Amino acid sequence: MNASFPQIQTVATKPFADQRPGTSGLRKKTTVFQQPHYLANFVQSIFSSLEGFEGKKLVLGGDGRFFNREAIQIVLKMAAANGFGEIIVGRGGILSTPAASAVIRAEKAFGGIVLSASHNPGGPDGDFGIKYNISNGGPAPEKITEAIFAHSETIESYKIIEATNVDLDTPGETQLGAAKVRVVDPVAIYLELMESLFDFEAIAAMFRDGFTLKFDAMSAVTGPYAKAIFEERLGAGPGSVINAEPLEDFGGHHPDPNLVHAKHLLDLAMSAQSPDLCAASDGDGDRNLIIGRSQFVTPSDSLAILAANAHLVKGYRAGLAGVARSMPTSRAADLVAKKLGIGMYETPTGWKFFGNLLDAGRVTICGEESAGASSNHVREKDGVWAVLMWLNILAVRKQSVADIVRLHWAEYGRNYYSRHDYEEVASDGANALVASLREKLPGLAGTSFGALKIEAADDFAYNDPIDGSVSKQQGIRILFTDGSRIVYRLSGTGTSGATLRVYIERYEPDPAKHDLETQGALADLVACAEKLAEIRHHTGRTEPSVIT
Ligand code: VG1
Ligand code: CO
Repeated sequence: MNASFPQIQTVATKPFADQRPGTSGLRKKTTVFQQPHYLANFVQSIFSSLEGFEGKKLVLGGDGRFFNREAIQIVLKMAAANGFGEIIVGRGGILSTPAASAVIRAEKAFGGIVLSASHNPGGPDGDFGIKYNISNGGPAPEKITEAIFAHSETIESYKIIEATNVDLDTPGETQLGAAKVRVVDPVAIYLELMESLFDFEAIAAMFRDGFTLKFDAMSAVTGPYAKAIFEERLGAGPGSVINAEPLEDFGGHHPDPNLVHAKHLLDLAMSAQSPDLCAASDGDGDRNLIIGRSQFVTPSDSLAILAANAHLVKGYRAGLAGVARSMPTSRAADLVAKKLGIGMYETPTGWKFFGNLLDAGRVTICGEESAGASSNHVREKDGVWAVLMWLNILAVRKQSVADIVRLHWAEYGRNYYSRHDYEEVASDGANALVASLREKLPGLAGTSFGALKIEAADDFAYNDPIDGSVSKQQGIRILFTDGSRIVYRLSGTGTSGATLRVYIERYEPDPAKHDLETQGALADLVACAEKLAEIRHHTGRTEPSVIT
């Protein structure tokens, strides 16, 4: 090797037993990732699972949380040592998850690595995470994540270049061993993509006419994107974007844009000072929260409304090929797809399951009840995109969020929906709860709980219609004769204990009954969910820790 080149080191290591990726990559306490070799083992396991990347491009960025900068340097040096030709990294080591997806696609990269634990808290006592995305810009499918895990169980060494750290703060190119490192503006490619999809002029005109927005970036990665797009490009007034500076610990907050962690936005929206639209995104910028004046929009309803109105938006004028939603997401979007006469697909939880459908052109828009929505413009969910969809639709329809929601319910009926999370319960109890439910499943059809009669009950399995792969045990579904549903599953993103998620849905076609308070409207189903699963008995909890 040329003596002026940094040396490639082969470092001996031992496997860690806990590196199986979950719903969205590997997530652990930051302190776990800080152990010597922990991150490097996983990164080498990624590279060792891939073939044919020599000389090709890798995109790299993260949500800026604590440990991001150190982790970026490790990945850079390992990617160079493993033979990538060029590594494209966001300035400061920053790329939102949807922006990373956009850059992978625009640069025709071999793949990308995103450093994030998404909506989980950050900081020395918080969480860290890493995931690999393939050349379509989307999260690696299970076949790859399982291969990565298999490598991590037997790893003996990893390759890394011994070199000084790369300057991440100055855009431009540097050499790292045989590889080129290109530091790019994290916003530019993404902004261009948004301009191609939305009628920025119509949205800007709406702001000039006095429309008001409050977007909370939650001290996370979307700050720079939201400032550039909403304030600078679209003319939303100064102060429309709050908590815009990405902080390593998200200001000590939980960067999850839901009614618990962004309650101040709900309070604002319900007050006399409410702007026309309140919105927020999460740690890595792929989730969205939408609240109009006095009108919260559930993510499931938002997906349905975006699908029903997409033809009003420049990038979707030709109509939608189809819609997909994760299984626990309410069936509001199904009603829209039926009316439009387009395909509707139900997938397991996690964005990786939408990739094949999007690549094959079967669907244009996808969404999850956990505040994720996006389209075929990237292969990740996209928080800022969802807000722009709403802004564009509002600019065209010239109605309030509340009017649009209520007219939608009047036309399609209302799917009352809520998720009850029991966080950090003991894993043994959670597993016993699921095991006992599974045992009961065959005998449930035909049984009744008061007025509720069970029509069918199963453990959801997904047969991917594109590649034929099968994913089993993706959530327990209880389906009632009146169209109501209860779904139980364990979270795959938590980092301590287990989190039980109970998803509850009830369909109400009658407009005279569209004004009920959600928890009240679902009360009998909630009681039934407790009875069926004996949540109190298995978890010791009398009520959920988070209701969304
Ligand atoms: C949760 C959500 C799921 C989402 C995933 C990643 O997974 O339920 O819908 O895709 O988080 O979102 P789980 O396994 O904890 O239920 V993000 O914004 O954390 O990348
Ligand atoms: Co996220």
